[in-house]
Parts: sequence; structure tokens; C-alpha cells
Amino acid sequence: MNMARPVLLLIWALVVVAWSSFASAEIVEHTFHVQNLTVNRLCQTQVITAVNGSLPGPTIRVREGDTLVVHVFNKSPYNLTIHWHGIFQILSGWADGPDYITQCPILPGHSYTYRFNITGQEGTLWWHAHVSWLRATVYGALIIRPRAGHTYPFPKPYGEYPIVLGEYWNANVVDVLNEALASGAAPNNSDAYTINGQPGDLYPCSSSNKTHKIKVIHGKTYLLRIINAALNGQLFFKIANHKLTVVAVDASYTNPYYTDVVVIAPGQTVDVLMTADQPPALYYMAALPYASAAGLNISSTATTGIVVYEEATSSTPIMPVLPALNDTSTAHKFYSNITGLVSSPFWTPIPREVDEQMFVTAGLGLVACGKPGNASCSGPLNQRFAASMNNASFQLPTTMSVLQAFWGNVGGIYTTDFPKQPPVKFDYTNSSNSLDTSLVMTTKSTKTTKLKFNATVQIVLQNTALIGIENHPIHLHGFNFYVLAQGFGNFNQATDTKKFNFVNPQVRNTIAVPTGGWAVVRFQANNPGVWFMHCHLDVHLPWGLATAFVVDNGPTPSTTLPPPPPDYPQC
Ligand SMILES: *[C@@H]1O[C@H](CO)[C@@H](O)[C@H](O)[C@H]1NC(C)=O
Ligand SMILES: *[C@@H]1O[C@H](CO)[C@@H](O)[C@H](O)[C@H]1NC(C)=O
Ligand SMILES: *[C@@H]1O[C@H](CO)[C@@H](O)[C@H](O)[C@H]1NC(C)=O
Ligand SMILES: *[C@@H]1O[C@H](CO)[C@@H](O)[C@H](O)[C@H]1NC(C)=O
Ligand SMILES: *[C@@H]1O[C@H](CO)[C@@H](O)[C@H](O)[C@H]1NC(C)=O
Ligand SMILES: *[C@@H]1O[C@H](CO)[C@@H](O)[C@H](O)[C@H]1NC(C)=O
Ligand SMILES: *[C@@H]1O[C@H](CO)[C@@H](O)[C@H](O)[C@H]1NC(C)=O
Ligand SMILES: *[C@@H]1O[C@H](CO)[C@@H](O)[C@H](O)[C@H]1NC(C)=O
Ligand SMILES: *[C@@H]1O[C@H](CO)[C@@H](O)[C@H](O)[C@H]1NC(C)=O
Ligand SMILES: *[C@@H]1O[C@H](CO)[C@@H](O)[C@H](O)[C@H]1NC(C)=O
Ligand SMILES: *[C@@H]1O[C@H](CO)[C@@H](O)[C@H](O)[C@H]1NC(C)=O
Ligand SMILES: *[C@@H]1O[C@H](CO)[C@@H](O)[C@H](O)[C@H]1NC(C)=O
Ligand SMILES: [Cu+2]
Repeated sequence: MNMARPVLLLIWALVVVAWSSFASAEIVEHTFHVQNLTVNRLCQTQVITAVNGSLPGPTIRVREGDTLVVHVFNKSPYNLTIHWHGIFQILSGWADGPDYITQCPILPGHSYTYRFNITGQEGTLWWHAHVSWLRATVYGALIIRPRAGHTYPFPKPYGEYPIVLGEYWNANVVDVLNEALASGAAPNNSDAYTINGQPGDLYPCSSSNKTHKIKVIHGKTYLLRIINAALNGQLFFKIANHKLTVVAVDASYTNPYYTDVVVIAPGQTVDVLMTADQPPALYYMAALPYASAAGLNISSTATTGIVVYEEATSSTPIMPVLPALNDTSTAHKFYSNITGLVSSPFWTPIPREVDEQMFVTAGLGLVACGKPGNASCSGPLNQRFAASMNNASFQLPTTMSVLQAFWGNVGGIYTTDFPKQPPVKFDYTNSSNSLDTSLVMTTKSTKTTKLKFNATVQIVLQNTALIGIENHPIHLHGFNFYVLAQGFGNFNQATDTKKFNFVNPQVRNTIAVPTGGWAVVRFQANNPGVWFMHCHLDVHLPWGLATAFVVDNGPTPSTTLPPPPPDYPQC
């Protein structure tokens, strides 16, 4: 009796431990109510579209291996979709979200349930609307922690905070976009950047009690999960007097990278450790744009939040010195110097044989005004602003999603003739041909690239100087890619290939291609479906800076896309 009881307890404990590790994958279920919300920012009230009455919307927390189910009720006046940015969506492409690529929009008054597994990735991702400009206010963090019994590849932080950077208009953002699309001009600039939905107290009517604050205890280390949810602004981010250690980007672990400044493009995430090792006080965290294009007239007021030490006595926060808006060398140092963590459990070796070699120019251009009579448009040369990849300016279908057309073998929705090389070779980054009328005009089409299942794809992304050079953050849905090299000027096959990092390249889902330069990425197309690749500046996406990959099914049921869910929205 005396012996049996501890033995039974031990057996019971072992069973519980074994069961909990088998049963560690959970179904995490949430409901999003998307509807009008009246907010007060910058001395004005504004009706925005928001999830569950908050800006940012709810933070979703899962563990690697979980199934996420989100019921989205569209009670807004606009067509809606939600994208789960950076999630692989293995065999669940129906839940990816970009409008007319993987689904038709959820109409006002309708709903759709997004259901997918989260496997093989952990860290910080986010969700956002993927239609029109709604993601300006429809966004939130999506945090993937290690599964039960697993740990981070760095010392466990004492606490953690999502830091979601945003961009705010004192206007209805759908109207701002539509006004620009109608005239052919560039859309109105935003009025402020934000940290967790607040511009911060350097802006008018943004008193300190509205400014986002995080509490820290002296001597403790915190994990800050920084997300750039801004529509168009790449951002420099600093915390006064504090050093930061980057441990992950785009939910992919990195070697520790020590810095006092983070640079983050829309679509990207950066996880940093911050030790509260300074004298107890108040310290601003602040973000200001990295404006890679010349001549942009953007806000030079920093958005701020406040790091509050528990023992602080002073009430005046200390401000960091931020880089100049055009500090490309600071941006490039950060963007190019981070390396991937080969010892991560999710690391896979870089495939050395390439099946599809692509060279893709990315940048701005113009499309013919096309207004009746000889009316002119308000873009450069009285035409319309446009953007393209390999001179194909992407046009969304209107009657069916590309994925549904692929699945049902329906013709007339998209073509598979996206060029693997630029159709015209020219001195891509030479600013003297910015407005060369023989080069700058482009045309609309829905050209995609068909890929065999599991093909290895390498893409040289080359920025052009047409209209103007600019750093474009190119985001690929459905896959992470290795960033093999980056540089300025025109990519040189002979010399730049030698710079490829096959040892520990950074792994990302969004690459900020250097302004007037290039980046080389490689990925393995091991997931059937339709995967959008596009500029994550929402000023350029509707202009056509996009294309898509159509990846065939593999040979087995476990590599074949299942049918769409019963509530899949139709056009
Ligand atoms: C959103 O709001 C609905 C209705 O109040 C609630 O049932 C749901 O739990 C909320 N979802 C989240 C993720 O907070
Ligand atoms: C939501 O706001 C828009 C204006 O942005 C307005 O036209 C619409 O009537 C509002 N809808 C509801 C249900 O309040
Ligand atoms: C998601 O995970 C569940 C539970 O492990 C599994 O039954 C289901 O087949 C998975 N779905 C996909 C699309 O792989
Ligand atoms: C864009 O800015 C112009 C000039 O300030 C203003 O007249 C116009 O109303 C703005 N458009 C929208 C949709 O807010
Ligand atoms: C915030 O600060 C303002 C001005 O300092 C004050 O009028 C207001 O009552 C404060 N609001 C809250 C909720 O503390
Ligand atoms: C920049 O924008 C501000 C406010 O919108 C305006 O006052 C200023 O004149 C503009 N500057 C230039 C150089 O266009
Ligand atoms: C950045 O802008 C400043 C003026 O605002 C200018 O003096 C400087 O030359 C610019 N630097 C670069 C690298 O363009
Ligand atoms: C990367 O860092 C190394 C030293 O840490 C430095 O020598 C190099 O210039 C950096 N690269 C860039 C592009 O700044
Ligand atoms: C448009 O311009 C062309 C060439 O300048 C001219 O021949 C034509 O009459 C114009 N049409 C209208 C409707 O003004
Ligand atoms: C793009 O195509 C247009 C025709 O649609 C042509 O005029 C232009 O030269 C091409 N430009 C480039 C850079 O390929
Ligand atoms: C895809 O190809 C890689 C080699 O490039 C191979 O290791 C892997 O098993 C393949 N995956 C599938 C699902 O066939
Ligand atoms: C909303 O989506 C439906 C279905 O695709 C489409 O017919 C309609 O034009 C869209 N509305 C707007 C305002 O884009
Ligand atoms: Cu862009």
C-alpha cells in the first residue's frame, strides 16, 4: 500500500506528461466582427473599419502545430478578406485571403471561416485585410509560440510585448485610394504613423495618457515583437539609450544581431530582446520613415510609445536620435547584415539545384490615361501611375479567384505567360531614363507562372529607375525564401553570383529590395495552390506591382489541394 501509491502517482504523472505532449496541438478558435468604429486621433473623429472595436484588432496567440479557426463576420460597408501574413497555408490555400487571388471578397453582411494549420514556423506574424486599402485599420498580431515542451533558441524573456507600427489617415482610406485610381495621380499621404494604434504625444491632441506604454522592471529582459503594418512607410525604430538584439525576422530565427536601430518594411516583422538595463526613467520608443524614394513629402514627426520603468521617478521621456529619412546606408546595413539561424529546428538546407531561374524587374511605370475624349490624367506625362513586374502590370480578375479557376480548370481568368526575363533589356537603374516614353509605358494583364510541385525557384528582383528608384518590399505568399544576396545597381550575373550566401542566409517572406538595386531569393514550391507575390506598399499594389505563382499538385493525396470549404465566397 505504502509503495503502491507513489508508484501509481508516478505512472499517472508519466501518462499525463505523455498525453499532454501528444495532445499539445490545439484548435484555437476566434470570431472577428468587422465593422465601423469611430475613433478620435489628431484632433478629429473618423469612422474606420476595425475588428471587434479596436485598433489594432485582437492579438491571436497560438502554438506551432495548432489549428487556427477564425469566423469572420463582415458587418462593414466594404468587401472584405483577411490574409494571415507569412503563414505557409499548407494545403489550405483557400484560407490565404488576397482578394480575387485565393478568394472572392466576403460581401457586406456575409461571413467566412478561415481554417488552417500552423506548422513548421514560429515567431511573430500578423493578420490584415487584403482588399482595397482596408488593411490600414484592419490588422493585428499573430503570435506563434513554440509547442508545449519546446523553447525559444534564446534565453526565455521575462515578458513580451507586441509593437505594431501603423499608418493613419484623417480620411476614409477607401475614398483616398479610389480618388487616386480615378484621377491617375498618387494617393494622399497619411497624416501620422502609429504605435499600437496611437500616434503618440509628439502629435497634436495625442496626450501622453493615450500614448502606448510598456512597463518594464529594471534588470529584466523583454521580447518585443515588432510588426510593420503601415500601408506605405518603411520605418526606422529606436528606443532611447537601449541596445536591441534581433533574434528573429518574419517568424524565422536569426543569429543574435546587436543594434540600436531596427529598420522594418511594411509586411516584415522583427523580434528583438531588450534588457531594461538603464537608470529607471521613461524612454521613448520612436519610429520615423525610411523614405527611399526621392521627393516624397512625408511626415517628419516621429510616432512614439513609452517604455516605463517600474521604479521611474521622472515623468519626461528621453527621446532617441533617429536616422535621417533618406539614410539608405543605415537601412542597408540592417537589411543585409542579419543571418539565419542554422541550428533552428525549422531550418532546411538551401536547395542547390534550381529548376526555374527568373529575372524580374520591379518598379513604377505609366498606363495610358484612357479617359474618354482627350481628357488627361493627373499622373506624370498626363497618364496614369502604374507599376509592374517584367513590364506586366497585374490586374486582378473580377469574376472568380485565380485559385478557384486553377482548381476547377476554368479558362479566361488568368494566363501562365509571365515572362521569366525582362522583355526589354535596358540600363535598369539609370535615372536618366526615368521618363523615357519608349520604356515607361506598361500594360495590364493577369500573367502568372506555372510551377511543377516542389520546383526550386530563384528570382533576381531588380529595381528599375522608371519614374524613380525606390525600395519595394516584395512579399511572397505561401512560402519563406532564402535571401541569397542584395546589392545596388544592375545585377551582374558574373560577379554577383559569387556573393550568394549558401551558409546562413536570412529567411523571410518579405524582402525590401534595395533602392536602385537588386536582391536574389530562392524558394521551394512545395505547396500546391496560387501564391501571390507583390509589393507590400499599398500605393503600388493596386497599380499592378504583382504577379502570382500557380503551383501544381504533387503526386500523392498528402500533396494535393483539398476542395474549397462549403462557405467559400463566390463572386
Ligand atoms: C470579438 O467579439 C466577439 C463579439 O463580442 C466575441 O465573441 C469574440 O470573442 C471577440 N474575438 C476576439 C478575438 O476577441
Ligand atoms: C459605416 O460608415 C460609413 C461611412 O464611412 C457609412 O456610410 C455607413 O453608413 C456606416 N455603417 C453603419 C452600419 O453605421
Ligand atoms: C490540420 O491538422 C489536423 C489535425 O492534426 C489534421 O487532421 C488535418 O488534416 C490538417 N489539415 C491539413 C490541411 O493538413
Ligand atoms: C486628398 O487631399 C486633398 C488635398 O488636401 C483633399 O482636397 C481631398 O479631399 C483629399 N482626399 C480624400 C479622399 O480625403
Ligand atoms: C488624458 O489627459 C488629458 C489632458 O492631459 C485629460 O484631459 C484627460 O482627462 C486624460 N484622460 C484620461 C482618460 O486620463
Ligand atoms: C508637404 O506637405 C505639407 C503638409 O501636407 C505642406 O504644407 C508642404 O507645403 C508640403 N511640402 C512640399 C515641398 O510639397
Ligand atoms: C539626405 O537629405 C539631405 C537633406 O534633407 C541631403 O542634404 C543629403 O544629401 C541626403 N542624403 C542622401 C544620401 O541622399
Ligand atoms: C555588416 O557588418 C559588418 C561588421 O559587422 C560590416 O563590416 C559591414 O560593413 C556590414 N555590412 C553593411 C552592408 O553595412
Ligand atoms: C484628341 O486628340 C487628337 C490628336 O491630338 C485629335 O486628333 C482628336 O480630335 C482629339 N479628340 C477629341 C475628342 O478632342
Ligand atoms: C513595356 O511595354 C510597352 C508596350 O506595352 C512598351 O512600350 C515598353 O517599351 C515596354 N517597356 C519595358 C521597360 O519593357
Ligand atoms: C522536394 O524536393 C526536395 C529536394 O529538393 C526533397 O528533399 C523533398 O523531399 C521534396 N519534397 C516532396 C514533398 O517531394
Ligand atoms: C464586391 O465584390 C463583389 C463580388 O466580387 C463585386 O461584384 C463587387 O463589385 C465588389 N464591390 C466593390 C465596391 O468592389
Ligand atoms: Cu512598391
